[in-house]
Amino acid sequence: MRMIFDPRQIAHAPALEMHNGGWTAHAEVPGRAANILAALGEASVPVDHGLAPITAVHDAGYVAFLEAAHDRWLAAGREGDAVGYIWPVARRRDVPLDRIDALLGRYSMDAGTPITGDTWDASYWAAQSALTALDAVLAGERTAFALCRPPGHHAGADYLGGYCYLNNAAIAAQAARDAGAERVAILDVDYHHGNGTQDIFWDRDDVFFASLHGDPRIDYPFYWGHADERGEGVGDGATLNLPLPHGTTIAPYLAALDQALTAIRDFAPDMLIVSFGADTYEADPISHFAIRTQDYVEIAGAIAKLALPSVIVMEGGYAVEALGVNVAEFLSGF
Ligand code: SP5
Ligand code: ZN
Repeated sequence: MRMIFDPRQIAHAPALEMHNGGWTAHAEVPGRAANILAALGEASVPVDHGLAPITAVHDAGYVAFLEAAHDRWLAAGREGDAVGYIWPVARRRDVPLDRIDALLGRYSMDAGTPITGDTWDASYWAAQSALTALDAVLAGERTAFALCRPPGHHAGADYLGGYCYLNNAAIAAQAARDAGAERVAILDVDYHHGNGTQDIFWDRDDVFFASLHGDPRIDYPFYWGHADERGEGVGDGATLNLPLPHGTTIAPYLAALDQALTAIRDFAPDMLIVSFGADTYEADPISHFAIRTQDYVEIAGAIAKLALPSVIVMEGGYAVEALGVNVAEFLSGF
């Protein structure tokens, strides 16, 4: 299977994330991509599709902010990575914002997603990798894998968070629509709920979003991913959330996956985007499922039975030493 990756995705390396009241080493490290590359071998570099497919999903003000944020941080006399400290919860939104701290709050959902001097380039090329994987599938390949790093599914139209800046899966899904796919399904099998993807397609009936994830009553991102969230307006019913308890093993996982796959079959999409996170792995340091390496073949095999042209986009997975093997198992199941 073709793997798409750009070396410019490596340099992005936030030092710290806010966790349990203190700063801790950032979990989304460059070694993740290196481990996957070592396990899978040759990658093709992405084709540059420009900004248009990115701004087809993301707010133009947000994209301009993201591109300039680290320079503005340095211009404000700061060092290191840019991160916010104040968030506009229910305050007015009409005040023109100028201070970098105000912008960081406006366009962030957490303090776990710092912006470095390399973040824009890495995010841009991760999105281009997803778009290039889509090209391969549009050209007739059955599946293609975009080694997206940084990941994307927590990023909304106008916010970053959860180690994500640009929503690679959403950008690919929208580009598929714009290339003529009538209906697109996104299946999110990262450990965490894909809140950004859900938000982006929340009130639409042309993109179905299904997610299996750690129950947000006890897990990040808390405010999204509960079972009663089903979409809104014409999008009512085009979102499916399947929260699962800590300790979930392969049998109940496959049962929930079967529900998601049935719903996707009923939606009858022309194309599938898989947001794949290997943080469901039993030894993942920040997650709480019990999926084993050999289980990824079965998970992928069940998804592949949809027999849809599929773009697989990398999301999370933080057990770095096992990451490449877990990804390879998943792709072999396809
Ligand atoms: C793409 C993805 O999997 N994002 C996950 C974001 C989860 N962030 C909040 C979890 C807090 C765990 N912090 C771990 C600190 C490691 N030093
Ligand atoms: Zn995750």
